[in-house]
Amino acid sequence: DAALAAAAAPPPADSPTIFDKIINKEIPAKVVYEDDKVFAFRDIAPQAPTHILLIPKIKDGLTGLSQAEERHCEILGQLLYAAKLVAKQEGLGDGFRVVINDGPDGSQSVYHLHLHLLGGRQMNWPPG
Ligand code: DGP
Repeated sequence: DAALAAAAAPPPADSPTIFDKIINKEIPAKVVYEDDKVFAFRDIAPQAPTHILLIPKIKDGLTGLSQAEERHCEILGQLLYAAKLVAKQEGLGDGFRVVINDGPDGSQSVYHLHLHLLGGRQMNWPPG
C-alpha cells in the first residue's frame, strides 16, 4: 500500500537519520563497540540472539553501499574488520553472518550505511 511504499523508498537527499542521534547519544542504544571511525550497537528488533549494527561515525554520503565511492574503501574495510572483532567479543566462535541491505529491493530502512552482524543460531540460506 502507499504507506509501505513510502517507507521503502529512499529519502530524496542525504539527510540525517536516527543513527546520527544514536552516535550523538541523543537517543539511547546498547553500545557494544566504538573506535575513532566505527560505532556498533544492538539492533532494536533483533533477528538472532546476537544482532548488532556497525556503522561509520561519519556518513560522508554513504547512505548505503550503492553510494560507495573509492574514498570510502578504508571505512568499508574498517567496518568489516570491526565486525570480526565484535563477533569474537560476542563469543560467536561457531560462525556468524554479516548483511548489508541496500535500497528498496534490499529492504533497507535506515539510509546510513550499516552492517548487520547476526549470530547465536543457525542461519538459513537463501535469506528471505
Ligand atoms: P535496514 O533494514 O538494513 O535498514 O536495518 C535497519 C535496522 O535498524 C533495523 O534492523 C532496525 C534497526 N533500528 C532502527 N531504528 C533503531 C533504533 O532507534 N535503535 C536501534 N538500536 N536499532 C534501530
